[in-house]
Amino acid sequence: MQYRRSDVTGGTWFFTVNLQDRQSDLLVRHVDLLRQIVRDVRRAHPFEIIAMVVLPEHIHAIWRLPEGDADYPLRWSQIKAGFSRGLPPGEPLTPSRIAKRERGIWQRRYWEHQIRDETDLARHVDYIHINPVKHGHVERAADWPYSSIHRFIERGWIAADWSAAAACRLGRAPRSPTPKTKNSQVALKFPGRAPINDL
Ligand code: NI
Repeated sequence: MQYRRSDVTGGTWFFTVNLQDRQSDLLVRHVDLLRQIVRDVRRAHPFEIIAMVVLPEHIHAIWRLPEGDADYPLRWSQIKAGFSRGLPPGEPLTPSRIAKRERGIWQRRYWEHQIRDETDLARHVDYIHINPVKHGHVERAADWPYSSIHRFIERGWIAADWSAAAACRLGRAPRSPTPKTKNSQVALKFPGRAPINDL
């Protein structure tokens, strides 16, 4: 899959966001809530979702922010808070988690990485789509329901049986060297490819 440059800028970022409880399945059990919150936050503070996967207790996503806007912390904080608040009463939480609410559900810190070029983008998109296989949830990437891989397949960007080669290559999160230039905003565009924006 080819990614080409364009003059349209806006930072493109890869994120890993985890729940505190790594045994939890809250994110897939309440995936409709999560989708709704992401939609609400996108409406208030626009960004494009290039690829995304929701695992039981963590999320990987690639976002492209509007030009001149790098405030992804605001967006993640609203998503995390909105999801936490929207959980139905009776959701089993430990007393200390109830007391702390948001902070008790999500890990406060998350991993972010600025995508530096098209190759880096392609590797991170692959990493997102192979992730349910990597974590042992399914054998084929396309068998995991909460993944942008389905939009990619529908649009003919990747094959329905995609996975084996990528699975071999991508045992770990790609860690790219930090770009040397200060002005490292990468202009990424998907000619004829709208962002998926939803799962
Ligand atoms: Ni993962």
